[in-house]
Amino acid sequence: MDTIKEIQHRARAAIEACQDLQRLDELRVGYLGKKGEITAQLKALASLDPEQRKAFGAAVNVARDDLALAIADRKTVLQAAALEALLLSQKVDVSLPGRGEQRGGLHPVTRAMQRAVDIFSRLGFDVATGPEVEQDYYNFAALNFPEHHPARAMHDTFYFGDGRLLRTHTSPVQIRVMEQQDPPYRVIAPGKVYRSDSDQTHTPMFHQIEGLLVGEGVSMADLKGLLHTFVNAFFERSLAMRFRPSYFPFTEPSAEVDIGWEKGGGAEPGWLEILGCGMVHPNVLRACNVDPERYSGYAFGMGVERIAMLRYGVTDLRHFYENDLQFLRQFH
Ligand code: 2NL
Repeated sequence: MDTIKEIQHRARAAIEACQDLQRLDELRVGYLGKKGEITAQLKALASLDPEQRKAFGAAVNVARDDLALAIADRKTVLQAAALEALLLSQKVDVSLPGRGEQRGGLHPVTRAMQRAVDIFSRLGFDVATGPEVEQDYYNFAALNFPEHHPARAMHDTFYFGDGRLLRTHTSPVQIRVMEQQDPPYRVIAPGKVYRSDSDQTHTPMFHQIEGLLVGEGVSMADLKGLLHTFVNAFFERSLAMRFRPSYFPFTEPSAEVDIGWEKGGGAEPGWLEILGCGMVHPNVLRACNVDPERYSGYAFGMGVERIAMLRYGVTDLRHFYENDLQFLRQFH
């Protein structure tokens, strides 16, 4: 009995003084494990005579339960302390200065688009948008493209084969406006357009801004004045501008617009084409139930990548679509 008391006393002191969980488990094994001291005392019961066995057995069981409880209590205390230490070591000091961050910026094509939209808005144009997946009617037929005209092939259209296609220009947006509203109209249609064409100067998707103004007594002189105002505002200088005769199925007459442009800081003066335009073809007005005897209008279309290259001095169209951060960061 004294041996039991002595083991229990020694074990309790060791458990209560124990400072870490691994050592605590070693103590548990040492006293209560298969080869532990308490377990050895239980095994020794067999060699005692029956009278002694009862009292001794009860004492061993009391000691065993007491130590198991002490170990569990100590374990709870040590686990709580370990967690506390871990939380302390991982504490975030929210008052420390930040690591700094790199801010993103708008893509140069987006910037050029927003810049153009902003200028036309201030000139009184409404912004219209429409679907990129279009019907043949809105992309071609309503725009005076004859059924089997080579102009359709020239547009390198992506067809879905069920009458739907990816729009090759944003003109269908303006057709929808004319179809749904009564004149006068003064709208621009910015957006993505698609052509099955890919080389150094063409990407299968690019951006376009088209404009349309229809009313009574609208003339080509109005068109020229508007476009000159626009290019001077867009490029922030007073530019020379000229109209060259051209052809589009949806305008008559049609013109291509050049601006006077000095390459490389004034060395080589010359003309650069920047957009196409014309007076809306009577057949297009008629298709939208607008009376060409009463109304006339002008329309124009320009490639956003092209005007972005000129404004920001980008020499290769492909830079816009490579997502090279060294290139893009220059436009922040
Ligand atoms: C170009 C030329 C142009 C138009 C687009 C248009 C739209 C309607 C009616 C008539 Cl609804 N015309 N748009 C007119 C002339 C030229 O774009 O070279 N674009 C990049």
